[in-house]
Order: sequence, then C-alpha cells, then structure tokens
Amino acid sequence: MSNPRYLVTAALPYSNNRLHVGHIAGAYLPADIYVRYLRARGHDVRFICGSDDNGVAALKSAREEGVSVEALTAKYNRSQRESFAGLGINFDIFGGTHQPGFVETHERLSQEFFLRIHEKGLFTKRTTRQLYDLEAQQFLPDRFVTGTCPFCKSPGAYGDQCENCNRVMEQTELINPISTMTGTTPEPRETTHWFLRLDQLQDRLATWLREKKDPQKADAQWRAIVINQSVGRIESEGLPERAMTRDMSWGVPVPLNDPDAAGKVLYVWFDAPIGYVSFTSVLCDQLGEGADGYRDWWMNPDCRVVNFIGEDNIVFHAITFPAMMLATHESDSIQGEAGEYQLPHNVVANAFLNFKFPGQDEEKMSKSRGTALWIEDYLEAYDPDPLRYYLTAIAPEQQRAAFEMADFVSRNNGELLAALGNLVNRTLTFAHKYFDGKVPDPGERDTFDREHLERCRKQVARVTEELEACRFKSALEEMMVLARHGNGYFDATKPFQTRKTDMAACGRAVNVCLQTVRTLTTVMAPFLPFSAERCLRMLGLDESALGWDTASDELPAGHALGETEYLVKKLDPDEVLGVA
Ligand code: B3M
Ligand code: ZN
Repeated sequence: MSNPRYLVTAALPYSNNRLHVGHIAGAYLPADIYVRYLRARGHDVRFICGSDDNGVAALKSAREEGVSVEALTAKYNRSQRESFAGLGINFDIFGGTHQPGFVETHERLSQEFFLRIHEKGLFTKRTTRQLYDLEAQQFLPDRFVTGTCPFCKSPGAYGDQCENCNRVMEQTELINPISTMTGTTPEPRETTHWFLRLDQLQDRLATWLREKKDPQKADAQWRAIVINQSVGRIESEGLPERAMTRDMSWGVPVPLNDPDAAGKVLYVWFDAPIGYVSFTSVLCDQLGEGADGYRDWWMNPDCRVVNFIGEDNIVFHAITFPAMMLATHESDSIQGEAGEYQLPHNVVANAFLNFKFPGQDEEKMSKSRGTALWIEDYLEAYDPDPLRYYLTAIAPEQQRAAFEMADFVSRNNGELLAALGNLVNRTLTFAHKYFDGKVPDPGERDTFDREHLERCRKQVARVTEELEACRFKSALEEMMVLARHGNGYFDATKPFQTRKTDMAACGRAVNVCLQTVRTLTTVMAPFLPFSAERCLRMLGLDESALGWDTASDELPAGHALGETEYLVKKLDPDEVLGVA
C-alpha cells in the first residue's frame, strides 16, 4: 500500500446536548489534527461525523425539555455542527442518524446489516427477562434504568454500560435498579430479543486484536487502553452474546417479518457505528460517486479506517462493531476480503477529561453540576487556536487529565505566546522594519546557521514520527521545540545588535529566522490551523505551502512578505471566562 486512502471517523455525539471541551479533547480534535496532517502528506482522506440521534439519550432529554425528539435532535445537531466549525474541525460530512437527508440511507444500511447477520445465522432469538416500569407501562432499555455497577460498585451505572469503569452489562445485572422515568423500582418481565453471537466470533476477534499489540505484526501500534479493554477482556472473560434489539419505538425498526419484532428497534450501539457508513454513502452521493461509493472506502483493502473515540466507546469500536463486520463476511479471513467490510486500521481512544476549579478536586464534566466549559461560550470569548493548543497539550492520551481555566491562560501566555507568537512576530516585524518587508539575502551561511537549519529539519521529522503514531500531545511538544529553537537562534545571533554593526550578518540571521517561521507554519497547521493561515499571509504564501514534505523548502531572497498580524493574543488571568 504505497499511498493508502484514509477514512477517518470521530465518534457520533449524542444529539441531546451541546458540546463541551471534554468532548473535543476526547475524539474530535485529535481526529482533526490527524486528518489535516494526512492531507498535508498528500493522502486521499474522508473525514466523517454526525449526530447519534437514536437510542434513549435523545428520548430522555426530549422528555425533560418538553419537545419532540425530532426537534431536540435537530436542535443539537445544528449546535454541534456550529461548535465544530468554530473550532476549525472540518468534517467532509456531518450527518445524523435520524436527520432529514440521512435517515433513509441510514435505516436502509442498518437494516441490510442486520439482515445479513441474520442470514448468516449469527443472531440467537431468545426470550429473556428485561426490566419493566409498571407505572410507565413499558420496558426500560439502557439509560432508562440506573443502578449500582455490578463490577466496580459505583452508583449511577446505566442499564447497558457503567460510566465509571466502562464495562458493558445486561441490565438485569445492575444492583438496585431504578427507573429514570418514574423513579420506581422496575420488575423483570419476559420479552424476546436478537442476540449477536459474539461467542462464535471471539476467536477471530482475538486473533485480529492480538496483532495490534504485537509490534512485529501490527501496521499501527494501538494504545494500551484500547488493547486492555478489548483483547484483555476477551482473554479474561470471553464474550457473552449481546442483545442487539430493544423494546421501544424511537430508532431503526427491526426488519423482520416476525410478530416478536413488532414494536422493537435496533440497539443504538448496533446502528450508531453504521452511521459512519451511511454518512459516507450520503457524502459519496453528494460528490457524484453514487450512494454505493461508500464501498470503495469501507470494503477496500487499500483504505485505512481510523476511528477516534472516547474511552467509554472502546468496547463498541474494538469489539462489537468489528464483530458485526466479521459477521457479514463470507470469508474466514481475519481482516476481510476485497468487497467485504474491512476492520479498522486503528482505534484511537482518549481517556476522559475532567474539570478542575481552583483549590478543588477534579470532577467529571457535568451539565447539572456546572463543571463543563461549553464550546459556544468559549468561542464568544476567545480564538479557537488557544483551546486547540491547550487541549492537545494536556490531551488525556494515556490517562485522565483535567481542564483548568487558570492553566489554560498560563499556557497560552507562557507557551503559545512566549515561544511561537514571539518568534513569528519579532521575526516578521524585524524584516519589515529593516529589510523593507522582503526576505533578506542569505549571504554566506556559517556553521551555526547551517546547524540550526539542520536541527529544524530533524524537528520536522520528529513531529512527523509522533503524528504517524497518533501521539498528538508529544507531536505538539516537538512542534514547540522547533519554535524554541527559532527563539534560541534569534537570541544568539542578535539581529537587534548586528543591524547597527554588520547589516550582512543581520540579514543572514533574519533570513534564517524567516526560514524557520516558514517551516513552522507548515508544521503548526494541523494543530493551529487559524494561526497557520495568518502565518501564510504574513509570509506572503498560499495554502500550497502547507504540503508537509516541502516544509523545509526555503523562501527565496527578495520574496515579498505580507503584512504583520498578531498571532497569539495575551489573555488576562483576571478576566477568565466563568463556567456554567
Ligand atoms: N454516541 C456515545 C458518545 O457520544 C456515542 C458514540 C457513538 S459512535 C458510533 O459517547
Ligand atoms: Zn462500573
């Protein structure tokens, strides 16, 4: 695969809420950085997202807000779309599993998926006991029931998953279950559902997953958190069958001519990942490639599918969805043959980002507790890049991290402004003031100059290596090292002194600084796209300068620079945005 194409997905946010900084840090920002990098490298990339409208999350919120579930999901779909755009997170398509223009394709593909697995005999139809709310007179799927987690014993676990330890479970395993609809204790009653035979698929899944932790075999090294929650779980406990249908009316109807299927829909975690596929189909159609164009991405061994998710989504992306894809295969090959769904190349998960008020312990981000910073509010007060910088600098890649407003301000002023902003602004200001806004003659470079430029090239290689491995936090650090090298060079060559004594030496130094800023512009772009755009203008360059492999190409002497703009604004620590 010399130049593979990439299909990058970011977890579909539930359309029952606005987005806060925790969502962005978890999946969307790293995905956007990766996509920008891949494009700069010349790969053909599709970047897919949209809202997860089905399931209980939206139903519950619609009830709380007293609006229809259609109106609720439409409202949050729009709000999320705007937040992403404001942060420069630019999907090729932002769909919605129940939004007009998407729902038809989504239902068709989800039902086809279900029927294919059914036809392959990989569902068991079984009558089991599910929790029933006597007052509401209905079964209580998923988030309609909470209780104590049978695994970690923390309170507030939902009927299908614990938000503390991320384990998935059958709702009847919950300790002291309570209906979130009426607050009453539900009683178990019999109902019939279709269970995915994960037991039949687990050997193939385990073989595939084991390769991901084997550096000899893996074409991408998966993060430990993903390996532990997938292959670790299979090896320690094996996989039980899981119900893929639910007793409710909001969602994708179960496509079977069976009286037991009446009034039932697909489990939201069955249809949601198919959203990636159905949105790709709509996108292909929009691009004139036809609605079946998605097959060139999803069923093409030359396409790498990379999923970006939060830690609570690991089980579904590393086990359930791959199992569903395997279940559709004719072949027994692990990855799938051409024309069959290809298992993901990488599943990149981040841990949660907590929130921290000064002098207090870290807390989970929560709407009701006021421990979240909403993107809409952030964007009213600040530029997007400082947040992109901060969330990448503290990215919860290995463990949970915390967002702290004071830390955000101090890193903006002490790192982003002090290193990057400073280098760019003093270099450009100097070139305008003493060299007529043109790149000065490089003259005869000495060893110090040459060594500096060589160090810059090596830094680009380091950033590249980190990005290839999806280590975004350290990629950002390496990018900042490049900015610091630039400042070190500026300070050491002292153009502010030589301009009075040796104009040729001054020109040489400013030339090298401008080359450094030029390289930095390309390398900062995936992380700080708005700043990179300003740098391009200041350098008198266009977007073609963002091509990664030409990051170290030099600006010719005499090249006209653009006007100087601010790059990073200083933030006042006494005027930080409150949270609500
Ligand atoms: N909506 C869960 C979440 O937002 C879920 C992700 C679906 S990805 C297919 O955390
Ligand atoms: Zn738990």
